[in-house]
Amino acid sequence: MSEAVENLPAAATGSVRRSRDVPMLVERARAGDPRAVARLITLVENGDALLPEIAAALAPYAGQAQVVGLTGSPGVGKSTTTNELVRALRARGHRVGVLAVDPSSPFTGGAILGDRVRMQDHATDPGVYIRSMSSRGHLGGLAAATPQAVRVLEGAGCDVVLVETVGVGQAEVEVASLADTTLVLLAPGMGDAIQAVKAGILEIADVFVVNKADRDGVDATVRDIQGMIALGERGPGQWRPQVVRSVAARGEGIDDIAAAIDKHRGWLVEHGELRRRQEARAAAEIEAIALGVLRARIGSLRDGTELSTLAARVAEGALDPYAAADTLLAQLAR
Ligand SMILES: Nc1nc2c(ncn2[C@@H]2O[C@H](COP(=O)(O)OP(=O)(O)OP(=O)(O)O)[C@@H](O)[C@H]2O)c(=O)[nH]1
Ligand SMILES: [Mg+2]
Repeated sequence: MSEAVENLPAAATGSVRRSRDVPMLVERARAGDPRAVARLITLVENGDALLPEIAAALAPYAGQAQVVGLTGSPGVGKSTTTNELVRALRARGHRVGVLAVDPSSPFTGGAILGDRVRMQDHATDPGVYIRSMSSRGHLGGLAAATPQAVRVLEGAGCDVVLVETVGVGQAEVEVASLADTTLVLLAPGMGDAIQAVKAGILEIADVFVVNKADRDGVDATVRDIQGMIALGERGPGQWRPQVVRSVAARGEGIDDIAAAIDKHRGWLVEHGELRRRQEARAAAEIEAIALGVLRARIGSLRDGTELSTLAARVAEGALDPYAAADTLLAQLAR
């Protein structure tokens, strides 16, 4: 470490270990320092003990960014589309944050590398933050960590935050539903439409993007989705999901995607739905944090032996699990 670096306060070197470093780090993130933003997201990702203070420092900036989720099967073109959307948003002068959320990093580590390659067009643009995230140490997993990372990017002055998740399971659906607007990407001939219904993705889609529209079968896929949308029960004034075609690899259809996002944004604001979604998101966050605390406290009851003692009694038939849970909760309340 050089002398010049040694003389800097801890927050400036990125080694934030103390509460008093947090306000400075947040201030630097506000000023647009990418290292400070990266450091904050790492602290979030690791479920650092400083999280409550970081969250407190970021609280005033809540709800300032438009959060757009992109989800869909592996390889459908999420990162390519994200990259093109970043370009379109930058052309409008927006500051943009990108979170590529990786639910199972040990298995899809290659995808993150791929994301870097596909998004490197913006690597040197100071108006863009791109970050891949895994759940590593966070108590509540990605469902808890992702909204905190969004808060960091909001605090850093991003006008739009794009969140890319692989849509394969319930956890990813949860992450996707944290967005103001959710794009579900499909590609022709992948049996994706049926998959989407199975995974519950249909319910969270505000915009369907049929990417790889340069391939055969695109018309059939669009027809399938429109058929599914038509079947959905929808009251008057409710949002009807849009269907857009794109060839992200050639930058085609990106303006249509941006227009669909804008249209949905307008609808959200007009119907008071934006605030409702923000509140639903906050409720999920609070619940995830509280449950994490509860789980930790249960784990440390009588140095972690209480749960195993009760479990042994339930296993041998001496106690029923409801009574055991009551005992556990009663001890927590003490
Ligand atoms: N033919 C065609 N290929 C495309 C199109 N869009 C993306 N691709 C290609 O599809 C491959 C996967 O694209 P990605 O953007 O990495 O897909 P992804 O959904 O982010 O993938 P994961 O993050 O691994 O789930 C790449 O080789 C892209 O070049 C398109 O419109 N048409
Ligand atoms: Mg990707």
